[in-house]
Amino acid sequence: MTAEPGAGRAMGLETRAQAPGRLVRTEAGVGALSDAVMDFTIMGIVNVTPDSFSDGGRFFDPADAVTHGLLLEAEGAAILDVGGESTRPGADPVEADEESRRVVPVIEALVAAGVTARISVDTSKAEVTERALAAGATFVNDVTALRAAPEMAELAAAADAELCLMHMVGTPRTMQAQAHYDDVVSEVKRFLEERVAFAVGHGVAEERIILDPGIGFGKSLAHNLELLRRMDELVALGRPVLVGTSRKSFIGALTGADADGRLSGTVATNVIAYERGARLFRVHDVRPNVDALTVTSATLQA
Ligand code: 9MG
Repeated sequence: MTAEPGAGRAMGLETRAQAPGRLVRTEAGVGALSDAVMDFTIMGIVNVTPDSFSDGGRFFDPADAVTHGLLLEAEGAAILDVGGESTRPGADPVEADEESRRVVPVIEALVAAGVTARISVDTSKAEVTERALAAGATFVNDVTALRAAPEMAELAAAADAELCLMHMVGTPRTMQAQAHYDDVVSEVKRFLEERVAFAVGHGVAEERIILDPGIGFGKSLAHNLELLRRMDELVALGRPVLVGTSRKSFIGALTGADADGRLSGTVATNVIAYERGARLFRVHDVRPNVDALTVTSATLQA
C-alpha cells in the first residue's frame, strides 16, 4: 500500500460552497456556509433496528427510517449508512433474511425518493450485501473487514462499490473481553494492511477501500484516545480513513453524559481526527458535525 497524492481526500467529494452565508446543495449534500473547500464526507447513521445503543427502535418503521435518511441528507450527509443489525455488545444476532427485510425496503425507498447521497449498507453478511447492492447501495460498511463473510469482497468488487474495512478483534459479542494491545495503533495498522491485501487479492480495487480504526470496538478509553491522537499514522497507510465515535460510551466515560448528551464530545473527537487527516465521519447528528468540520477545515486552510 502506498500513499498517493490526495489520499486523505474523502472519495473525491471535495466541494466548494457557491453562496456564502446560505445553505447550498453541492455534490456532497448541503454545502458549507463559507467559501471554504469541504474536503470531508459525513456518513449519516440510519439504524433500522429495535436495539441500537443510542437510537434503537426510533427508526425501526421503514417509513420513519426513510424520513430520517432524507433529513440527514438535507443536513449535509453525503453517505447514508443503513444498518439492520446492532453491533453493540450483547445485541441480539439477526438472521440474514430478517436483516434484509429491514434494510432493503429502506434502501429502495431512498432510491425511489431520489436521494443524491450514496447509500451504504452496514452489514457483515454476504446475502444482505448482495440484496442491498441490487437495491441501490454503492458502499459496503463491514465492521468485520471481510472476516465474517469473505465472499463479500467479490460482491463489492463486482458492483464496483466502496468498501469500508474496520478494525475489531473478535466479534461484537466477544470483543470487549479481548481488549489487550501492546501498541494499539501499530496493531490496528497491521490488521488493516492485511485486510486491504485480502480485499485487493479478491478483486476489490484499492482505490475503493476506506479504512476505519473501529473506535469503541473492543478498546479501552485509553486505546480510543490514543487512536484519535495518532490518527495521522493510520492516514499514512494511504487510504481515506473513516472515524465512528458518534455518541459512543468512551465519550460518556469522560463527560458523564448519557448517549443523547454526547454531541459535544463527538464533535471534539471529529475535529481532532480531521486535524490529523481523517476525512470521513460516521455520525448520528449531521448538521452540528458539518458545521464544526467546515469551520475546522476553513481555519486550517486559511
Ligand atoms: C456500524 N458501526 C458502528 N460503529 C462503527 C464505526 O465506528 N465504524 C464503522 N465503519 N461502522 C460502525
